Amino acid sequence: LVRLFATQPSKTVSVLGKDYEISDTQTNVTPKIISLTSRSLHLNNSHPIGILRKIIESRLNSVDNAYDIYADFKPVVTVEENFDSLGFSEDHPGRSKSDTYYINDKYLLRTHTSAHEKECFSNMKNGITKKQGFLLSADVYRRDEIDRTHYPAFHQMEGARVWQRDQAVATGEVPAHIQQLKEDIVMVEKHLEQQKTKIVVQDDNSLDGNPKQDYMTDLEVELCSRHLKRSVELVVSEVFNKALSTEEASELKVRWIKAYFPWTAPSWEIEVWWKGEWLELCGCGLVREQVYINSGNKPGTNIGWAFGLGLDRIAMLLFGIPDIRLFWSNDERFLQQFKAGQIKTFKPYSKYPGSIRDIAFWVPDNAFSIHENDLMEIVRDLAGDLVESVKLVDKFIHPKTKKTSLCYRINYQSMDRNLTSSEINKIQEEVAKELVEKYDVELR
Ligand code: FA5
Ligand code: MG
Repeated sequence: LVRLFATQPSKTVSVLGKDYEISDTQTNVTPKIISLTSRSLHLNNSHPIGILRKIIESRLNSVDNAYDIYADFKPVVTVEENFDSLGFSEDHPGRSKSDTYYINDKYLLRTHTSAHEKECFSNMKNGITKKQGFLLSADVYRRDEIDRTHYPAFHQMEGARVWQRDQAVATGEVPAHIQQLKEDIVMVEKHLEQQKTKIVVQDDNSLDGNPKQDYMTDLEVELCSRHLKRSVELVVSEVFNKALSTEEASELKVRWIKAYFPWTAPSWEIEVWWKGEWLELCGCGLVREQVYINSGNKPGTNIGWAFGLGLDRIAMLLFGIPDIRLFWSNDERFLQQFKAGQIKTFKPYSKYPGSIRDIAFWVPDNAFSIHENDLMEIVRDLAGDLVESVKLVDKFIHPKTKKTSLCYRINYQSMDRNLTSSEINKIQEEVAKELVEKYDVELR
């Protein structure tokens, strides 16, 4: 990787106009990924991601106008913001270089919008924002496989809501924050009832294996969870109502699944039954007291919830977009189809034929052998959006040498034009060359 930046004498990498020192051991962000950071698709009101963002913001704020809107946090954050402030353990897999794009030892490209919770909660605490909650949209980055539903950059919306605990309560009186929570629940439930698309919920409501925090009472947990779940269901109902055609049933099945996140307890994920399968939309939970404390609050003073909603997969089904990479297209035939505030089914333009190339190699038998995401990264960096998918098609161990052979199939295909075989061959040769140089594999 050092080689990639070797032409820059200072050994820095520039992201959104800021230079960062490169770390030989930690830097793994590539020029291709850096180029995505300036796109800000969620800020484009005429782009499916931006349109969806606006729909959700206005639906939630139409209930009680309780959410401050954030949309311009920059994607470079500290390790502290992305992981430490949220209680990720030192050895949490999310921190690993095979999953996360590091700028250097201190900075990375945020892997989720939760990276900004600490700052937003402290803005609330310090009176910089005035509302009881926030909605925060942003691009996030993860090293991942490549296919129609996975891309190394996607978008999330973080939502949160806080209730200030009433400290001085006379015995026998209902604390003000409990009263407030109950009123807030009535409001969101009223809005949910009025939705055209009815939500049919599967939820066992138990906290078995999903314990509450000691600092909250059973009643607080029950009320906060209820407000959280109904708020998320309201979003789901609104969004899918727009995706359902009128002939289809106006009922939507969702289920609440217990989950684990280091900074919430209890935690859940919501899944929706869509075209014959359960689709995961959102992780959420009641925010841990420590996160509020990290944001400058005194222990015990806040209770509340947070959710993190993936925008891209919802936008795909809402707009009928068959491939997640299309969101990043600069092709006018894509961009011109969408107008602010409108949901319209995408009309595919002619798809250009794909072209398959296989690459097979022996994995070196040292301890630092190649991770699948390393190959994905090489392909992504050299081929950009000209690669449709990369799949492992064969793996075996040689009976005598005990060496492992891997064969990957790369499907080259452009959204925008015909590819010539000579340009594909050239990319394929470069992929092979990088593999040999960086990972010492032996081509077969
Ligand atoms: C998170 O990222 C947590 N930050 C969510 C959260 C926030 C939990 C606040 C608790 C409190 P997760 O990795 O599951 O969780 O991602 C959240 C959502 O992002 C998923 O449900 C999914 O809709 C979307 N998502 C995750 N990975 C991808 C991907 N590779 N491509 C597209 N969408 C994705
Ligand atoms: Mg998840």
